[in-house]
Amino acid sequence: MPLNPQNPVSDITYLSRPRHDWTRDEAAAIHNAPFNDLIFAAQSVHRRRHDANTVQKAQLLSVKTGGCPEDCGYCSQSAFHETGLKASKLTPAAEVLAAAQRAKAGGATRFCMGAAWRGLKDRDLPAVCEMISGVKALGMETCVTLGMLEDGQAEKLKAAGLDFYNHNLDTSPEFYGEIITTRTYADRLDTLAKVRAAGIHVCCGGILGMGEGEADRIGLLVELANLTPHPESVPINHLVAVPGTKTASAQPLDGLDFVRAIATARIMMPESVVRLSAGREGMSRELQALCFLAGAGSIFVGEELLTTPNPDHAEDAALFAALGLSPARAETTA
Ligand code: SAM
Ligand code: DTB
Ligand code: SF4
Repeated sequence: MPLNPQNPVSDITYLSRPRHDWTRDEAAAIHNAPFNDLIFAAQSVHRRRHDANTVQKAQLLSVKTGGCPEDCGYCSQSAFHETGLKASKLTPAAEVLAAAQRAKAGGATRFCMGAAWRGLKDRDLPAVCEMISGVKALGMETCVTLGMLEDGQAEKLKAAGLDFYNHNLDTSPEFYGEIITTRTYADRLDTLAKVRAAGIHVCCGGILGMGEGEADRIGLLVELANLTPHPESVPINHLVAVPGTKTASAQPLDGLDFVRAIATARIMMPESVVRLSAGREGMSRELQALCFLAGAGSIFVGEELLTTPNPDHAEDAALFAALGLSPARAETTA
């Protein structure tokens, strides 16, 4: 019996070893443990593997905005939604590098470039590779999120200097079809396998607060934790409700349930960096502090995520000061 039924999160040494055979019952036992037990275990696992007072800062840039042919129910950039967003062409590499330089000056150590594409087209590869190698040359970690990949593309991204590819599973396999119909869970897993095979670090997580049930949040975490190896980065987004999207009026997730999900992710994937991603703009400092206590070790900084607002530098500087947190140095670059 891997978990003590009297106190499912008591065996910290056992929990600190990565596993890839999680059952939903085991995950639910952790997720639904008494809150204090859960947070204690999550923080204990966190401290075995990570510096508890360090939080990494990553910054996003949308390099191609809007007009996306996918129907992701949460997304401001889907052509299926009237969100008033202006669609743009791919941003020239020089502009992207200027933004990366500003992000670096603001303290970000990872720069993540996102494009509203169904998938990467070969004709866009040279421009994207120029962005990646330019950001890498600044001494930042590089990340892109460009939709699905075809055979051979991941290797070219890797050769350009790509450290991380972000591609989320978003929710449980059962709830997925309620949110996205234009591509499947299997499509997502296929791209993740290509990223892994090319030797690029995987950044893979999901969105909470889209109207899913607790079982879906647990189901998502089991899918993520049974990827082998675990994704190096696990972004946990709280839905940013965007008017005009399918999930615009979803009930926000209770803050304590959000913290439970972060803590459960932390315990199930002990070596991964769990990112408190989208949705901080709507969170109190106290809720964010609980997320850090639950094992979140990374955030997105800067006033904008891809298309929606994020806390500004002054607010985050005050939060880091109040909590005695230090920004992390880049993991993969000197
Ligand atoms: N088009 C690419 C894709 O979907 O893989 C990359 C960009 S997409 C915006 C990256 C991720 O951002 C999505 O998988 C989703 O998890 C997250 N995301 C998008 N819109 C969001 C929202 N309104 N609130 C929270 N997370 C969101
Ligand atoms: C991820 O999991 N969250 C980021 C990043 N990966 C690309 C995106 C958040 C987007 C939030 C909505 C927006 O700004 O459009
Ligand atoms: Fe397109 Fe990505 Fe938005 Fe889905 S999440 S609509 S794929 S930009």
